[in-house]
Amino acid sequence: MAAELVVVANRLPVDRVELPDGESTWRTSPGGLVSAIEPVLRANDGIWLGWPGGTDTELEPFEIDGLNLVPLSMSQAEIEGHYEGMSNGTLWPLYHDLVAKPAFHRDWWNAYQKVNRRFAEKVAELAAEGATVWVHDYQLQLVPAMLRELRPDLKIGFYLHIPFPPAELFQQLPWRRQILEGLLGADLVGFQLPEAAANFRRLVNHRVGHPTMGQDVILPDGRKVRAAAYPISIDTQGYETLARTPAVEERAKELREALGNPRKVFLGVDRLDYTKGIYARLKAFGELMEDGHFDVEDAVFVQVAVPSREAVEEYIALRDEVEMLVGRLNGDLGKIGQPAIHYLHSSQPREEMAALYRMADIMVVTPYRDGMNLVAKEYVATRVDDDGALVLSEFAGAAEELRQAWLINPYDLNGMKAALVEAYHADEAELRRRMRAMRATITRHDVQAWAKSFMTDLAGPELPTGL
Ligand code: GDG
Repeated sequence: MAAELVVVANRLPVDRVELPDGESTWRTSPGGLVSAIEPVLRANDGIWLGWPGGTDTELEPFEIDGLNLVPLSMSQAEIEGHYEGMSNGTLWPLYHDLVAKPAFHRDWWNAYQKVNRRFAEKVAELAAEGATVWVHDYQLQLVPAMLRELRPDLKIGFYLHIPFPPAELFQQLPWRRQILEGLLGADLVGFQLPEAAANFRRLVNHRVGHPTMGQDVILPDGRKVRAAAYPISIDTQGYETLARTPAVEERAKELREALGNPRKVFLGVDRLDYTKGIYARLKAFGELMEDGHFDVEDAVFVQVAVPSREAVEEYIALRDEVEMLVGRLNGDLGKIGQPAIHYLHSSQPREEMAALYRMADIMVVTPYRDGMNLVAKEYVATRVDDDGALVLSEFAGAAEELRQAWLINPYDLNGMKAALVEAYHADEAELRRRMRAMRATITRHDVQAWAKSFMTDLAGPELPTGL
């Protein structure tokens, strides 16, 4: 196999599902990365290399819905050290402003290096001469340098989907220099926001000693590495079309009826992750009910919490906390057949997500820190009637673009409550004014535009076809 475009990400964009007859099959899995990359890969007939989940022995490459997937298996020890350990126990909290305390373990670091090397070696095997390789996210930050060593002919891009922290936090990392050098193996390092790119350049300058010029880092051999912002987006048109289908419209009505036709429906959709601020938003909503701002006839909250990283300790604890709060609020505020919070701990099909977005009057997105947050943009894309309100944390990357949302500080519970009340009472004209402006933004700047600008800067005139 000699591919002209190789996308490398920790996970393949699929989950294995068991069928009733004992056989198993693959289903496309949800997640920010998948929603963003899938259209790019499809358009370029490339291959996607990643871990298929689980601890299967070697699997053959396969095709699903026109995507060419190459699985890279992981042992139980690698999953624990690389994925659950270094990626989700160290880097994730460190890069998200220490919302949880990162743990530093040398054996996790060893597993991280080992897995990154296996990814790099596999890409070196698969890529055609002079091919473009696009490496994704914090689990694979060493791949660019490892790959460059093996295959200097390749064009290597790296994109970080999560925030890149300021020096004061990053410096805690015992392996800070190795990570910076790993990333410098790329020709282009992309971040969600300009501030993250600036953090990276500053750190490279201070810790590795390379000079920078504008957005470029200049290496001793004269090679330049560009570090710049490419805020990610969504398939705006795709979401809009889906939201307009009769089946989705019908389902949105059905959902609303099932909720007892309250005056307003609040909605939260997140992976069950401590960065997302789920607890705080439900607490704020509960307090508003306790304060008498509305009761269950006026408003309900639908929270979809998609199971995530269920083997990691903090996530197990978070689930207990959130579910205890939901139970308490429903016990205190609900009536028979009328809970205040409708809580789903499951993943939903895309059509159901669109119906939920269409059904909801107020979308509540309150992360303590988030690279972008695609859910906020998806909500806006589905509001084809220019109605609905978005309450959005200032600490989500999306807040840089969606300025007309009700922007809140998730650490300020009273501020959040005030915004929820304002959004609840906003009149039609106000909602329309805000929503129109946000819709114009995501129409102009969709995932296709995002991919094109990254790929153009990476590959120059030899841009892969289809973009
Ligand atoms: C990381 C960064 C950045 C969720 N539940 C279901 C489902 N989803 C889809 C959503 C959305 C995606 O998953 C979630 O993306 P987010 O951006 O909100 O958050 P993360 O998963 O944390 O993503 C983030 C992103 O990467 C991209 O760069 O924005 O900051 O943390 O697309 O629709 N999809 C389906 N069923 C679900 O139950 N079908």
